[in-house]
Amino acid sequence: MLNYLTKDDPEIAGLVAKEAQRIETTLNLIAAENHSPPAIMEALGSVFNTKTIEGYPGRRFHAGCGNADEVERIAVDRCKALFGADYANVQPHSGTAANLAVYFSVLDVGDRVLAMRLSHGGHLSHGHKASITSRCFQFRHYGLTRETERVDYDEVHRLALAFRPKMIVAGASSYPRLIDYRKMADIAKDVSAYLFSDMAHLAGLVAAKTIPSPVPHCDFVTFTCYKTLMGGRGGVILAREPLKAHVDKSVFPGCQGTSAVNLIAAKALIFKLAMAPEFIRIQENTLSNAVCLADRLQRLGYRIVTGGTDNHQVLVDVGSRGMTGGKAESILEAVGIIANRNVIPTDAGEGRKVSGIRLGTSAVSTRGMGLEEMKRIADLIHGSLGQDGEPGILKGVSEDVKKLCSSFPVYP
Ligand code: DSN
Repeated sequence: MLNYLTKDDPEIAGLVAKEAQRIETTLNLIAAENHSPPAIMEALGSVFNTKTIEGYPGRRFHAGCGNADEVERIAVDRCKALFGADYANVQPHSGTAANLAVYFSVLDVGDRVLAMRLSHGGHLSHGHKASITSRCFQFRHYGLTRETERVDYDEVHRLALAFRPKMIVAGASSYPRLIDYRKMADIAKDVSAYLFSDMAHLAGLVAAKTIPSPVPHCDFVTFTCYKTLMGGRGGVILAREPLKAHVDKSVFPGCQGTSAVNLIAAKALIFKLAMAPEFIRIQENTLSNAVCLADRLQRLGYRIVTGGTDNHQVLVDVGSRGMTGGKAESILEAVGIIANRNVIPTDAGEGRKVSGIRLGTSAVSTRGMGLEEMKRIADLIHGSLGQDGEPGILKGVSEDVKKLCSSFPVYP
């Protein structure tokens, strides 16, 4: 393993080995991550790494693209079949790159877009002030109702009528519930807006048909391949057939130059693997594991944002126990439980307040853990957060985390 890297750069090879060790010995609850099959890493590290392929299959600007053309055609065909889409563009380098290409495919600079507020679950690339998207387009944001912490469809409709957006974004990066795409499509239709769903977090669950798909209801859908979908990095755009030429032009040459053939090869592979029963079983377990984790934490006295989950995410309000999300993240990391601090709806308008911790069950489900392990993980989380960093107890939790991990190797 890593023969060439070890010889040419032992320092980096050493860090790769340490990272592999970290992955094996810690519990990955980052909702935006997963563990990829080894074949994905072979595709990513393949000789396609340096091929330049500006343009599209059969219409390239460089010679020698025959094999790359075939890879891209296979990736597109498999992707369309997997998601039941009219059209797929597999070239975007990332989710944000895919989102930018969607905006620029049909919007002019200054056009209006309605999207979910970041603190209520939206993403930076949905018009947050720190994102270039907010400098290109006029964004307005909808949120969740105070009582149920679910999407406030009345507010979406009201804002759509008043603001007359040209596009509505129905997607989130930290919303543990499902979005009613049909309702969003009705609202978009009412104001003649394009409907765009960013399902970056949900793509694996949608591919396995364990949750409803936005594809039949939306003009555009984007996603990344490395979260619930379990593949390599990179983004994808799905769209209705009449929008094909707009999206193709917007991706290349509009928003990026050559795309990465090694990433496209990995995308082709994960679209194939996602049709297999094993993949579907993992996605089903991801969902039941998330429900179990949320339920156990709730029983242990934690407030779960929205009261539960319908996807792979559990958003815990640690602020209600007098702790910041940042402190919870560090305590958990110290015992080998890896998660991220996250804003929650009650943080909205409170400056830099971050009261949540976001947990995801994709990676632990991929390594084979089930309901018993979820209960144990909830108890371990409580064991660490409940003790507020008391060293003796944290040491015991840390040993339990290692024991649990060793029973479920990621790469046996
Ligand atoms: N969108 C970010 C997240 O959900 O954590 C990274 O992919």
